[in-house]
Amino acid sequence: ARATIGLTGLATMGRNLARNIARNGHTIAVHNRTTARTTALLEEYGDEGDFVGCESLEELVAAIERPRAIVVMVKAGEATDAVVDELVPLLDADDIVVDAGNAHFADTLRRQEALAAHGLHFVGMGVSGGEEGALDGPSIMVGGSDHAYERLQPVVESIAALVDGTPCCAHVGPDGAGHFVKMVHNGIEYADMQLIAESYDLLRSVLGLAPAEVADVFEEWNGGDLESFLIEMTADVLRHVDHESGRPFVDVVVDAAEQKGTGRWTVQDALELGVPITGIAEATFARSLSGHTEQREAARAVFATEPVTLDVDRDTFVDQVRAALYASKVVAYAQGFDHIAAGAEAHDWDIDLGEVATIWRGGCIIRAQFLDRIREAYADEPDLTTLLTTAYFADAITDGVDAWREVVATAVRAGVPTPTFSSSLAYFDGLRREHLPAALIQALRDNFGAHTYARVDRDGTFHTRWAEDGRPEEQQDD
Ligand code: NBP
Repeated sequence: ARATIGLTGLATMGRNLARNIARNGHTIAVHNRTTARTTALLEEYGDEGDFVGCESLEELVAAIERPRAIVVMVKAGEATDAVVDELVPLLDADDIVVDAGNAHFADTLRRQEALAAHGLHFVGMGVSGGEEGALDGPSIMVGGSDHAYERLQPVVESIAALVDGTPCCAHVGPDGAGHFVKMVHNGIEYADMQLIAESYDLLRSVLGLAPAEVADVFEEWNGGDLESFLIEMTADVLRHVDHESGRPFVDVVVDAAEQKGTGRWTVQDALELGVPITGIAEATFARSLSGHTEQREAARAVFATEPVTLDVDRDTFVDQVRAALYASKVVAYAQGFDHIAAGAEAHDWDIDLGEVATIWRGGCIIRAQFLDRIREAYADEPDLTTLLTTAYFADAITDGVDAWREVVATAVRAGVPTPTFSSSLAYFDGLRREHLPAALIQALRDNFGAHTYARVDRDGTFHTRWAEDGRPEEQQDD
């Protein structure tokens, strides 16, 4: 056996990850169910490093140094189960199976338990950055045992993106922790993209800017606090002209957004945990709404949309939208980090949130200068209650809140939907409000269902005898 590591599944992601590993000086044994992909990899890129081509999983297993580490990069779901089931009988105690696909963390927990029963280690490794990241340096979120991470560390840290000399790779926790963090990362990506899309829509619809002009605005924003991969890419995409029609590219793309499901997983899990990730949820629903083309057509036929002309100053409004985008983004990230903290508590994972921010600074889709601020916030105060109140973000929100309100109000008047801007502002107002109408909700619940309530003036749990004398009655604990 002469390979340091093995990898099975040589479609786009697996092939690029294998090349990245080989380019970084590690001998890698490679395999794919359909051998043609293995042959193609060796023919096209065999000279990039030390590859050992394998035609079967038996050959792959035999080619790797023990304890073996085998990366599985196949379609998430049944394909992963099929490959893992095939691998298990071929392995020896302490060997490590790494699922680098986009698995749901619950599947990772299940697979980890199943493999542990065989004395094997199962690692759920979140890999972000798409095909380009896989090849040139992704952000890597590893969930697994210490034994497994020690074995994988030299390889995974060498292939990850580097920011200020720090690899964007971390052992975030055991079993499902890596895929959990990757899931929330993708949820935040949904919110980030929706916020960008709402900003674009406002600049176009309210100011009447052409896509290329909106591109200029994004390019300018990319020079400041908002600097990020997605803002930079937005400028490029908005400037792109379709080669066939000569029209702005964004105008030839059908306005129905698709999703592969990680945003939905994030929202489902947040509902279970009771974490208000309103930014991610609204972003996910906005994609769903865009896809309901029949309902949209029916609504358009009845509620014709007339363009509303508003008298707004261009430079002022551009700057207000920038402030609204930044403040809403702070909210979406604060909520995402709250979600990771809640997941860590629920699953007994010791996740270092500052480290998560650190490894998202490079390689992944949401990479941004902003994440350095989040890293610093957690470095100052590891047990932070909410990111919103840390000095840097609190200042940004305080400075931007008037603009944020103005943008949401303008959007409402103009009939431009901004679900993520609006809900993020509502979340902020909800958090900072001294009295919430939840008191009324508790009163109603007690009235119709005897669900009890707590009082502001006395400790204990109470139920009011609504149908009798209307007096409160203290409830005894069962
Ligand atoms: P795909 O998700 O398209 O999967 C294709 C690979 O799965 C091929 O190697 C195929 O083998 C193999 N496979 C299938 Br399908 N069923 C199999 C089975 N029953 N047994 C063995 N192999 C099987 O590949 P991808 O787009 O490279 O993505 C790989 C993973 O990475 C996925 O989990 C994906 O969600 C994740 N991911 C993708 C991206 C991205 O940007 N695309 C980003 C981050 C993560 P064959 O060649 O024999 O058909």
